[in-house]
Amino acid sequence: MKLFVYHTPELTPTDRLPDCAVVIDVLRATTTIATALNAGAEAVQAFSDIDKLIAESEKLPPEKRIRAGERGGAKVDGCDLGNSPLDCTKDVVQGRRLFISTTNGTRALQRVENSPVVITAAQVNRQAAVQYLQQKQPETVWLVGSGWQGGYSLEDTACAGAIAKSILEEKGQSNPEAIGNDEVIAAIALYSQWENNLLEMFSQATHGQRLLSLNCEEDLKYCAQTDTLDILPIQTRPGFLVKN
Ligand code: 3SL
Repeated sequence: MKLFVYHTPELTPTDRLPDCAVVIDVLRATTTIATALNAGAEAVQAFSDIDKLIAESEKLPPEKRIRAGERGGAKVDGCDLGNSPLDCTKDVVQGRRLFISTTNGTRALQRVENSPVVITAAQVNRQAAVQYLQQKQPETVWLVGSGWQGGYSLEDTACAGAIAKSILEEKGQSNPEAIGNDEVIAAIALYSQWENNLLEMFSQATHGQRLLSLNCEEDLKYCAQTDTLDILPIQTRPGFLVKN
């Protein structure tokens, strides 16, 4: 297995695809996706465009769907939810399909949606992603951060580092063949510096600051937890994710 880290969708190559793409948006899209599936959502369908989300979701009866839309951290008018994982409780999502559109996370998903395998990871389900990669041993793996509007986000790269660190530890640190680009080493260094204090790191990060200004402190606390959800979202067709 060879690992590559790309900090943002914009930095992700366009001329090839990996055997497995791991999409990461710790604050908050991939945390929300994992939480919704863990709470019993039937599936998660991701859209970069809100109008398409509304049109597609109309095909299901109201009791079978729930719409989550976020722009700039805030809930989009016409949607039932914003992008807080804390809203994805059993009573809200169980048995329903979550239709979701977010500023960056759903764009990152779209960027690699034609890869043979696409999974999503966040800090809360990091170990489930690691286990999947260890079991399946895909030849090339891209860990793709969502960032914020083209810029890199600390928390996504740290999560990529958390996944890469576990994979490389299992393979023995001195395995340079497993490291596809320098970003892997940088991501592991970043994670190693903050692994015992992720909440502090999230609070300093620009998107963490943005969410704090929107009174989302509890979201930051939730998203900063490690390995609390034993669930792996996997794509079955472009933009369509189910529990593996
Ligand atoms: O950018 C995204 O996709 C979102 O996860 C951003 S937010 O955390 O919902 O503000």
